[in-house]
Amino acid sequence: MNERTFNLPPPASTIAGAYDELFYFIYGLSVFFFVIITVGTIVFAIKWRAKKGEEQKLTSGFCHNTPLELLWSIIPTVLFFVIFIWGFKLYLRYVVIPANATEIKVTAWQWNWNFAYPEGAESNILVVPKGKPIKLIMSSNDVIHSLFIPDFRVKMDVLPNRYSSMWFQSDYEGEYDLYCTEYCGQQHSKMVTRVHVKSASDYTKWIEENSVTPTGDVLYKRYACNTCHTLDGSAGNGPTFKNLFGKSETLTDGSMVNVDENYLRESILEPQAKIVSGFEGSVMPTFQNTINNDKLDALILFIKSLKEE
Ligand code: HEC
Ligand SMILES: [Cu+2]
Repeated sequence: MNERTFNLPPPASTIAGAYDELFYFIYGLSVFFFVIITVGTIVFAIKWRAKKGEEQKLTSGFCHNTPLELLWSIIPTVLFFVIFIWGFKLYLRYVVIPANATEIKVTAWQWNWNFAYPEGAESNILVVPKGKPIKLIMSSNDVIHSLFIPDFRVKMDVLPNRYSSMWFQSDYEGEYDLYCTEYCGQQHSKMVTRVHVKSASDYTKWIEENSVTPTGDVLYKRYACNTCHTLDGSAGNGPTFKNLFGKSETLTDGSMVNVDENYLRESILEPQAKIVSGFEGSVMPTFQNTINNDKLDALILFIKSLKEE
């Protein structure tokens, strides 16, 4: 598994090696025909070019050669069928999700990933046990994203208002890249995280450690509020959290609102209900389906703590 391949990362899931074989078959085939056709074209062009004084000499008109035409029809047809059947079998392996797979809920938004485990833990890195099939059930809180794990050779779009799913199994402990491959706005290139494949016992330990509700400052980073909201008073994509609590906020319609717990709660669950003046151009994703009451409380407490007396 650690040997280097020509231009793909070493395969790290149960399906990756099989995909690579098909990929390299098509790749080799393309190189083979590319060389034959290019070299043939160049050699023929030189060999049969019109020499001085022969410009008017035309090739005699021939229009049919049965053996040649059969050859260039049958060989590609056979090759197409080989590629199709091979590819289709692999595709079925990829789309038919094993019934015993562990289900992990994936939520994507601008610009972060959230992974929710059946045991109740949550994280923004994906942690999975090795040697077990994993099913990702994915949806987006805003625009279209796409989840890609190159070492596993798996990729699937993540859409708003519906679920998409895919599965993989990795038998190799280690850390791998996971990122968004669908351009999804200004900080799309920062939608990068890691997959940790752990042994069964390390996985159980990790789940236990991560099942407690984290404090607001941890959630602020985990839910990537920090990509839009600073803590130092400068405006980002959204207003800063510094000294937010207790102030009078001006909204786009000119009205004023007092920033209390209820306003913070509404701003997180229904960001479009009241738009802060000066931020008409940027949109905050809703966290309605992502943040439960305990976590909401922790975040509100955190924002309150950022008020200087
Ligand atoms: C993609 C950028 C983005 C992300 C991520 C984001 N927000 Fe926002 N947020 C905004 C924008 C833009 C506004 C201002 C427009 C509005 O009121 O909806 C805003 C407004 C707010 C407000 C009201 C601020 C004020 O000055 O009145 C609160 C509170 C808030 N967000 C909390 C959060 C929390 C908590 C998170 C993380 C769980 C978060 N936001 C994640 C962009 C974002
Ligand atoms: Cu994205």
